[in-house]
Amino acid sequence: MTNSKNIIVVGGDGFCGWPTALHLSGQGHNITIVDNMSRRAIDAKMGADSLTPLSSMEDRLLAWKEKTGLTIKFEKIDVAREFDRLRDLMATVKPDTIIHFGEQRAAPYSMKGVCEKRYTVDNNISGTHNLLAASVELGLDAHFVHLGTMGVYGYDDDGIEIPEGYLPVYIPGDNKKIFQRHILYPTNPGSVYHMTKSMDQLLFQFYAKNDHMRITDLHQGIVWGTQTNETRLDERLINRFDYDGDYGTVLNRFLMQAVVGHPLTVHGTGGQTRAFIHIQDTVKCLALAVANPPARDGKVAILNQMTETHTVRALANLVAETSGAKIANVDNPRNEAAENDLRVSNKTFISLGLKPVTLAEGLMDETQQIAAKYAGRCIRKMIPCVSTWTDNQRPGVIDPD
Ligand code: NAD
Ligand code: USQ
Repeated sequence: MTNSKNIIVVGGDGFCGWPTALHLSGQGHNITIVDNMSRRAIDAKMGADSLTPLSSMEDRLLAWKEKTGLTIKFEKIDVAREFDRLRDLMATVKPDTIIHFGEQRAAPYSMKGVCEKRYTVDNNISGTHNLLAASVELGLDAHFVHLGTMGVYGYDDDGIEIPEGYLPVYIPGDNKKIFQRHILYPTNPGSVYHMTKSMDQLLFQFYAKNDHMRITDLHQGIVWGTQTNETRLDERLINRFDYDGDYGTVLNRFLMQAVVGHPLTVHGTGGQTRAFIHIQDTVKCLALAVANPPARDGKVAILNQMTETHTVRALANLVAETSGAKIANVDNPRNEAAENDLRVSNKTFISLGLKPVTLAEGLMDETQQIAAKYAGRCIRKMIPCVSTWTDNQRPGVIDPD
């Protein structure tokens, strides 16, 4: 490959980071994974585990080397708390691109209690800022690619198509003059986790303006699926599959619930509309973002990284139809609109050539190759969502028996 880049993948042991690191390595880039392994530690503390059996980082990297002949480096560093080690690594690697997946990413976990709220804010804001500040201090010209979220915008039911980051506003001035400005699309986060992603946006706006950093912020929808072309090469490369009440995302949870005979846990009426993307497309979008850094124009490139929108109800019906699973409408443990519409522009990735995996084609594969194969590893008591947004909400627990 002619245009091989030095890339640091922060959070490269995680669900999105691991397959991305493999894909970019396969494309000929030099990859260094940075991860503090906090995600595995949180699972151990909660008594949860990935449905798929995860190999250690050492075994993962050995398997990749055996299968492809390619080397990926790994450094165990906490980017929020070990600034000096992080800066020294960045000085050595001299990255062309830094991809930042390394945050606490579960909304329910971030609402569990005061410890989890404080951890999520401290970890996510410090980690993001340390990476930006170290880049500037070292005079690196790295393209910074961050995984943000569609959820920063909240889910107001006003029918506006969410644009790619910026909103033209018209402000009446003196003498009937109208001023036009482009502002960041207003945020309306629905959890402490989503709030940290909204705060990240201001850090990016500042560093793009003040230090002329080239920053791409990918506002990603809910990721579903497990495997990518690279993680399928060897069982030791398998990606994680979260299904517990804090980290499991809705569609993967429903797929797993269907195969273990647990009713599908639809919160409330299931009228919440959300944006979705398959993990294979996440990986492709990252490769497209890395290959297309934005201009150094003082503005953050904000791209919506999603391919389909669905209501939770429609997803449950689809999974129930294909599997025969029952649906249980449980009390919603979250503070969110019972019903909402969602329209999102994703024109940049489509114009760059993304051809999405659709729910219709990927669903059965996922159910049979992953959920059914590893169903025996399911820890049933971890299925209910017990983190509530306020003290007076009852947890959405159901007794399937
Ligand atoms: P994940 O929890 O599986 O992976 C995150 C990784 O970052 C973990 O391996 C963890 O150990 C590491 N990490 C966390 N804090 C760190 C720190 N301080 N220092 C070093 N490493 C640290 O999460 P994921 O699903 O892969 O999500 C990755 C990113 O994508 C997150 O920022 C998330 O907000 C975003 N995102 C995820 C989804 C989704 O559905 N999974 C959807 C939209 C956006
Ligand atoms: N839900 C159910 N039943 C369940 C689990 C969830 O009905 O068993 C509902 C929730 O109430 C919510 C919707 O499904 O209305 C989505 O919940 P989720 O847990 O799948 O997704 P979310 O909390 O939004 O977070 C996930 C990732 C996060 C990412 C976000 C993208 O964990 O990292 O940022 O998706 S987005 O939703 O676009 O903001």
